[in-house]
Amino acid sequence: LEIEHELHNALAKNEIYMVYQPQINADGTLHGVEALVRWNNKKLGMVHPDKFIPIAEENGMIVELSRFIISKSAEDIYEVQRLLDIDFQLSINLSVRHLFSENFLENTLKDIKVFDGEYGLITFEITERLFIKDINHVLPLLNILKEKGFQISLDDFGTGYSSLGILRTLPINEIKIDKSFVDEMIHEHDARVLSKSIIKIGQDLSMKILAEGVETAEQLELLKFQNCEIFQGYYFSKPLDHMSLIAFLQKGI
Ligand code: G
Ligand code: G
Ligand code: MN
Ligand code: NA
Repeated sequence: LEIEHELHNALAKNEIYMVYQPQINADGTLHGVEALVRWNNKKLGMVHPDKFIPIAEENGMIVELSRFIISKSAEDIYEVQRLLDIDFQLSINLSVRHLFSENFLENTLKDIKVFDGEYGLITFEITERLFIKDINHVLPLLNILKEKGFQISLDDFGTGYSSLGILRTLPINEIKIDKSFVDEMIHEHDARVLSKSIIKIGQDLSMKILAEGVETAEQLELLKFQNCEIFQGYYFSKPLDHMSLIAFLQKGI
């Protein structure tokens, strides 16, 4: 496979880089950023993470790739925070294969050492879809992360197959309402009712609620009306490289 072949050298060739999408509070202040990986290959052009992450998970490269993702985003965001003298969350998508890898915790603590123990500023995003399969394996690992002080966010909520019981079992601080609800909520009564209910349940369980894929003022107003607290999407900003993120934050949101 050409993608797999190219992926083997991608890190060494500096083809892999990180972008950061702002997450905005209801009062307009910055909540945090989500780190998103990008791959620009000479022959293949931009390859979407939906395409290469599963390949990396299959051939085991995901560990090296994830360690790059974690250390690079920790370094970038720490630098932005010190430069602008502000604190905000750094949200990192966790691959389950990486989570289960040998020495995951020791390596991760090494990779984020620039944060100097301020683990509360780091959120790990886990997708519902991936970890319901192995809940008995994942639970102890998530509990360790929680005890260390990391935040844990349930990504793509509402699209997987888990029951609401998952919110009780897992040490979750935040729910990310999937973009599909946000897309449809303006026109579909059912999507609107579901997002309203997810927000209510999450808040009753003392979790933060973030809506993903917010693209219009209309969606933002409806989500605010439903008491949603944090928003991420093209309405505020697309994912930005390190320098563009600094410019975005300097000009004020
Ligand atoms: O930004 P976007 O089109 O790139 O993301 C597409 C998908 O790839 C999303 O499901 C997202 O969670 C996943 N993804 C993006 N960046 C990362 C990453 O750094 N690590 C992991 N594990 N998944 C990522
Ligand atoms: O990790 P997760 O599955 O949440 O990845 C978020 C994905 O959504 C990334 O691919 C990111 O680039 C994308 N995204 C973020 N905001 C928007 C948006 O407003 N509209 C669309 N279409 N995609 C978005
Ligand atoms: Mn995510
Ligand atoms: Na998502």
